Amino acid sequence: MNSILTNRPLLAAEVNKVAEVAGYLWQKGWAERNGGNITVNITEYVDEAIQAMPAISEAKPIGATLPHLKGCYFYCKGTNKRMRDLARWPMANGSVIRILDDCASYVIIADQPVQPTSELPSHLSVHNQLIAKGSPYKASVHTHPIELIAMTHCPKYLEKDVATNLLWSMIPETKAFCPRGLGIIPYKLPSSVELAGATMRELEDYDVVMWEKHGVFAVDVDAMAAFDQIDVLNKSALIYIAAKNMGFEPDGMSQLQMQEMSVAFNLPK
Ligand code: 2HA
Ligand code: ZN
Repeated sequence: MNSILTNRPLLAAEVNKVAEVAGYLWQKGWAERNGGNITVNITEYVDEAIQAMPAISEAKPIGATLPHLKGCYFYCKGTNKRMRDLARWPMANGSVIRILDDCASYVIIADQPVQPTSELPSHLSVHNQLIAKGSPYKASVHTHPIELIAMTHCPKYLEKDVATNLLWSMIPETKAFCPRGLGIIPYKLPSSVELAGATMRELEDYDVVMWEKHGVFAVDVDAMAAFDQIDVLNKSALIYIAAKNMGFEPDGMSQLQMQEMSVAFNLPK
């Protein structure tokens, strides 16, 4: 079958990164059933032939008016699709959409009329904000990392930067590769406007935010980099749990050792 990815190696590489990440999410046990979503702004790979491609769906409302998305194109995981299926067949379990000139609706253009993620309004609102800020970030990833979610069932880890400092202190790499830490958003209904708004506010200060008792939402230059930030945080949670299972409370790196990291790696916090 003809695919939008055919003879477009740069676009295919971006979609293949999403597929690779989807496989990791499944293997890690972070993507049960249809859990999680990935959306990537692929506008930079759009050529005249793509711009001329006809819609293969009706125009559908986004649920928000997002002025910075005018003329943008996104690859989105399909609603009710499984990450483990997307890993093998990204264009049968996700689709490419074009934002229409009203900035409030979209059409699907390729490869198949796969309806995008239930979290489309929040993912696209975040992308609108990233463009408004001039951010280089092009990908948003939502997933259900077991150990990080477990931590949010304990009120002390919901206090500002308590989880961040604990996770940073478990291994130097976590502060180096997730230098803005983990933002926390108190429980809100999945897919709600309230959750989308809180996510946008928290992403002003963090690249990865935790939805209490639900999952994380991360942004970065591509799907792989967003995955890496979540992966280092969850690795720290696993080290913490391993130490607890050995019967002791881990000391963690000292504040001095973490400050030394920030200076050596020129980190923002
Ligand atoms: O799309 O994880 O929160 C499945 C989800 C929604
Ligand atoms: Zn979810």
